[in-house]
Amino acid sequence: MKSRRTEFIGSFSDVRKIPSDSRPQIAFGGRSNVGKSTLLNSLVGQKKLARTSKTPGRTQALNFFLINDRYYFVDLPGYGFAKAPENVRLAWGKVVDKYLNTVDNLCGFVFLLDCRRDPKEEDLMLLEWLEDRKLTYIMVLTKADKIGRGALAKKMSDMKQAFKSADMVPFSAQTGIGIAEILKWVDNIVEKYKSGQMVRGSEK
Ligand SMILES: Nc1nc2c(ncn2[C@@H]2O[C@H](COP(=O)(O)OP(=O)(O)OP(=O)(O)O)[C@@H](O)[C@H]2O)c(=O)[nH]1
Ligand SMILES: [Mg+2]
Repeated sequence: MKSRRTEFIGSFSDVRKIPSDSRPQIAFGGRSNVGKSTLLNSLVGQKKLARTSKTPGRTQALNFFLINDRYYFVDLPGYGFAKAPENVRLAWGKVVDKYLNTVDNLCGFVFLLDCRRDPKEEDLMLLEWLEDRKLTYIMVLTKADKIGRGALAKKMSDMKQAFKSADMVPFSAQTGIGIAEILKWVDNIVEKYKSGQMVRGSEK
């Protein structure tokens, strides 16, 4: 896989300080430990760009990466990390909430779900928000190497049934499954955004 030119721009806990240029932004969101930072690293072909960890709650601010000088990947803090102190959890929620509700050039959302789990309340709330906001998103079922082929196929079919309108793809950092498809999805929406076919992440 050809690696994409990638630059770490910064880690922001104050939404007012994020890059203010008009390049499109693609956010990566989901439960803590689901594999957001790992997916981001796989997509750009670098192992250690975004920090990953066995301990949930590794990513605690909005991490911005500039890709090919063309668009941003935004690694969001994960939700549902029960062990975090209440005040920390509330602060994370606020940052993500503010980001999602105020950024104009957010043009797509990569929603991650562990392929071994069912969506929980917080996942469903985020999905509902994506639908309401009509933001273009792709649902990625992560850690696909952890279950057998048959189980993965069944999970994909169940999830497609439950979320009929969603683009869906399995991903594994170990086997590389899904990377090409997700990159194609990214390139497609960036292209659409740049050519003016999108307004605030929805197709015109
Ligand atoms: N087997 C396997 N492990 C994975 C895969 N993706 C991520 N992991 C592991 O899952 C753990 C969490 O991955 P991260 O990428 O740090 O998860 P995150 O969603 O960024 O977590 P937070 O930043 O805490 O929200 C790490 O130990 C990864 O190595 C995968 O495709 N397969
Ligand atoms: Mg992370």
